[in-house]
Amino acid sequence: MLEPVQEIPADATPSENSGLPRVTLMGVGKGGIAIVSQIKLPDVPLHTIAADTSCSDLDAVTIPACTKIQLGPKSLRGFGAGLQAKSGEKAAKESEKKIAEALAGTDLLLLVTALGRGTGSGASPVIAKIAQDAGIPVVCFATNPFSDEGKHFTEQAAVAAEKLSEQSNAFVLVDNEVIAQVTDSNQAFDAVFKTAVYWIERSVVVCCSMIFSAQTETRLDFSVFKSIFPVPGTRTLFAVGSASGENAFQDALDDLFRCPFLQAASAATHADTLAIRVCAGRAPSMQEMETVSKGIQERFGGEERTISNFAVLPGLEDTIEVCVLGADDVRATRRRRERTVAAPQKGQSVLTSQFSQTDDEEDELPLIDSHGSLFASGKKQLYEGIDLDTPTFRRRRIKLQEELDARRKRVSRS
Ligand SMILES: Nc1nc2c(ncn2[C@@H]2O[C@H](COP(=O)(O)OP(=O)(O)OP(=O)(O)O)[C@@H](O)[C@H]2O)c(=O)[nH]1
Ligand SMILES: [Mg+2]
Repeated sequence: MLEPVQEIPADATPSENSGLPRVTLMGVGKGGIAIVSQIKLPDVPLHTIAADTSCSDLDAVTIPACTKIQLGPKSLRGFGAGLQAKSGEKAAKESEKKIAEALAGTDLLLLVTALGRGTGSGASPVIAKIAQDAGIPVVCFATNPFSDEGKHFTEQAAVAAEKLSEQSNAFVLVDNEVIAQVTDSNQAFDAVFKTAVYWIERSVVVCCSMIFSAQTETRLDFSVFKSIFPVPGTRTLFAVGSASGENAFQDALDDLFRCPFLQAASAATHADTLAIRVCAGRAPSMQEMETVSKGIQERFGGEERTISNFAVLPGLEDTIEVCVLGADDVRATRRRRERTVAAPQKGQSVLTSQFSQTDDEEDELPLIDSHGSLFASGKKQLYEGIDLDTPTFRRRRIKLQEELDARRKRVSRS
């Protein structure tokens, strides 16, 4: 396996007007924290958080400058969630204030968790929702348990994955079972977990490289990065591939098509908007970039917008790294979320956080040409002066929370 190459500038310090976002990398539960602690990003200005219900596991965390959060100190007293997602969920809710405080000022949350047992499965969706409620986009990487861990864990993981994908702008699942199938069974027992860490590490490195790249001209504006995954609840396309040698571009592309993220049932196989990142030891030729872009578009779409860019990392020498990111069904997801808001059923619980997700930013997606330049910020479909893309409740300036509270009162009186 190739070592991910670092190329983040030491002076990339996010501040009020630096143009750089504050990014938080957060590990939840023992497995999530174990993955985060193995991600090597020495010069990246990331804030790191480790959250767990188990005090002994938290004490063992040695990540430098890491904020540790003990989840549910009252309900669980540091003993762990006892493999029960319900307990992990309750613990995270109890610690909501602490989590929100630790996330204050964050512009992007990279959430990492290992699903199956109590804390990762129960607490991670609550944490993602707290971030969403605070307007922080969430990119979540999660591992799925092995089927031989038993039904209890696979079911908890499935429920958690569903909730996480609803609350995350991008949700990337690494299925341990899929990785196990391609891992030599003679390897050490933890080889699969190491492979999962490897893929997640590469993905985090690529996201950071897009945002913080030392070559400022190849950085994506953070607003552009966010526009790739504009709305929570979409299916995510995320894959990385690499290769060296004579046919490195084509081989890296083929490697990307085999990326285990794509084999998860929850992964998108198509995206209207695609972001392609190529990292190479030298500037690629037009033809080489075209090979990558065409190959990716033929496979995954990107009809509406394809943002391609590259970074030259001399340390890569003759190795090429390719990454593709995208979201499927953005419009359909937006409509679905708006319908949930507009028509709550009698007796149905309504997640107030869903209202805040249809904000102005989502309506005004930047339009981006294939070279990544921003040439407009939102194309309105006007009919008699009315923007048809703006939902009716917004056009009529209905304050949803107040309207729903009033409705609830009317229902409870009748
Ligand atoms: N192969 C492997 N899998 C691991 C390892 N650690 C965690 N996992 C995976 O992660 C899942 C969750 O385990 P943990 O992270 O220990 O659980 P937790 O979220 O802390 O939950 P509780 O301990 O119940 O509070 C497991 O079901 C495994 O699939 C490891 O070292 N090796
Ligand atoms: Mg644990």
